[in-house]
Amino acid sequence: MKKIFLVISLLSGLAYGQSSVQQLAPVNFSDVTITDPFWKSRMDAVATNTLQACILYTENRTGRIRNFEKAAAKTGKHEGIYFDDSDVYKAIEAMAYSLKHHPDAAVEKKADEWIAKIAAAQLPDGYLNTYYQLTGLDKRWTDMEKHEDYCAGHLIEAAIAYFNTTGKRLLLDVAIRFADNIDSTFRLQNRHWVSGHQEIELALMRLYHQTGNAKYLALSTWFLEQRGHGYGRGVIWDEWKDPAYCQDATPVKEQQEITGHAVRAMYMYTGAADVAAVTNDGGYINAMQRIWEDVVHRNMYITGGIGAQGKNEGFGADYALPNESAYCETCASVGMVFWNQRMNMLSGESKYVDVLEKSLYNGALDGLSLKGDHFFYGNPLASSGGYGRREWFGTACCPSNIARLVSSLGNYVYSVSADALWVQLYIGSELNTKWQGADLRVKQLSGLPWHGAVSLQVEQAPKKKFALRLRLPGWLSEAAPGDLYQYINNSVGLPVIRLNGEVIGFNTDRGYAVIDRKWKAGDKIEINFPMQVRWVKSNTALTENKDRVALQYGPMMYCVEAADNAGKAWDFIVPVTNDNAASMASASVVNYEAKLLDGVNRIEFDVLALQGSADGKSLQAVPGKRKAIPYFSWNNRGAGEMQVWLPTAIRSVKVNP
Ligand code: FUB
Ligand code: ZN
Repeated sequence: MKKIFLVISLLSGLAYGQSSVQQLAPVNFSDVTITDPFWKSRMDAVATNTLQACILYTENRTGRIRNFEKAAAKTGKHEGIYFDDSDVYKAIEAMAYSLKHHPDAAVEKKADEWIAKIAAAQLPDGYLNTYYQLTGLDKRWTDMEKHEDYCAGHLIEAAIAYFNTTGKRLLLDVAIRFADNIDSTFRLQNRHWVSGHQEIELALMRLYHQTGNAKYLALSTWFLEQRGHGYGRGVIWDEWKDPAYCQDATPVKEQQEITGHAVRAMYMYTGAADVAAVTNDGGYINAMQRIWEDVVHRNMYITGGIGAQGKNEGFGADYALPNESAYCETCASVGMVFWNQRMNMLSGESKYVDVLEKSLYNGALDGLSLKGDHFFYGNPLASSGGYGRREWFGTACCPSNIARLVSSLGNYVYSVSADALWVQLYIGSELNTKWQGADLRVKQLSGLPWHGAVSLQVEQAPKKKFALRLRLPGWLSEAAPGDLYQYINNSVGLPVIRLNGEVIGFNTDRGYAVIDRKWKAGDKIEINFPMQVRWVKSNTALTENKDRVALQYGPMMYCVEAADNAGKAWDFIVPVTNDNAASMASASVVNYEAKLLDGVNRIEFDVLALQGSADGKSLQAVPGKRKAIPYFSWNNRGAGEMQVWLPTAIRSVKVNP
């Protein structure tokens, strides 16, 4: 099945005048069963509580499903925001991924009901958008900001996911009809159009791979090429909504730096990478490398969150990364996961997975409560006590986005190339796929993110020699990543790797340990990642973090929360030996606590606790201890103070203890 698809995909690429160039391909989540205790509990929370929250708010507490019923009946008032259809589609997509590993007849029945209503609402010409169908079809495609193509993109993604899980193709046919309608409305007539919120580009690439039909590759490329020529219309530009807001100020291939709305940017570069993976268009690849550097070296939080500003839901000036007011939308971190995976697929470089992992374990996962029923829209790195997750939002893009990411986690664990199996993330799982015309089965056990023992047991492998490429996580090394953040204490070096009990040497290439041999059933790799608390400091250009350090252990950032520290989290400094925090004078102990927050590490470290008068005039610093928990798990015990960047000097303590 997979082989046939690959041939079709290659042929259709050739028909479009290109050959497939992608270096490596992700193993689809449907071939990866997650067994990892940490991630399994996140996925279970999504399969139950998050999906139920999506259903409740999509169907009962808001008019999202009613809009489709009214559109089908051709009467009634549109309820909600003009892009609310997208939340229905994203919820169906999340349901589809979840159903693959977590069958649930009631959830599937609900999805079928919604899909029937969506199909009934589609116009005979293929157009489908409840906002315009209920407010005036004469105005369709007149305002780039109105998200018609964004909703179409999410429809396409949902349809593909639901078809692949259930084999039911009603929604896929709806999506194809709409995609064809868009193609004939725009590309075939060469009628200019700029999507106000990118998404359609990456969705069309998925449709291209799903169907093998080259017109969707052509349409995706067409959408990308419309940008930057002044064709955008319908938006009244103001200070925060100028063409750069939706990355329309410059043609994509000429873009030099990250601008504007963070989610729009991430989705667009994901789509551009998907196109480049097929067409090998150096223009897109070079532009994305430049922009990636700009994001990671000047505009990314240590949590992998991006988009510091609320006013444009996006990027501000370089290095302007405030902590308490950080916007860092959950969807933007989800987008970072998508884009960085594609960049890794194009290059085979592990630095992209380092960023993916950072955004996944921190910026994105923070968006979801432990139970899966409360959500963060923004993910700040400090709180003076009033901030908390909510049950839902008026603009409800984030809940279903984190749901679809977590339930399709298996997409990010392994990849394959012509001669190698790549282990990208250390997540307990069973890989069972067809590769090189043979069965490939590998069982991974992983202690991460809590401890560094990992094993990979080969259960079945192709006969011919191939390389196992094991990612050497960036958090083992001296840079963290790039020049925006640096580790203060030295790394303890590369892991020890054993093959069938014997320590082996290995070559490294682009951030991977490479073990090339004939593999056979029973072969076992054991890796011992040298975990240690890493103290992190910021580039001095990031002035918000002057005299501050952060705590990292493995892929996770840690924070100090009031709940572990007698109700306060802003009343201490971390002792350092000099002002630049060039070395740390704080000892730390890491303990796994099974009963805490569903089981997390807690790091206890030395501080100087601040005591004294409320006016701060007679402050004293006395030796003490504080405890830190993984950032993603904060705010599960009520609201309270929290901070990721911990002060090292009294002048940086923002409130009086
Ligand atoms: O506009 C659709 C989504 O809503 C965006 O991606 C989010 O930033 C939120 O504004
Ligand atoms: Zn969102």
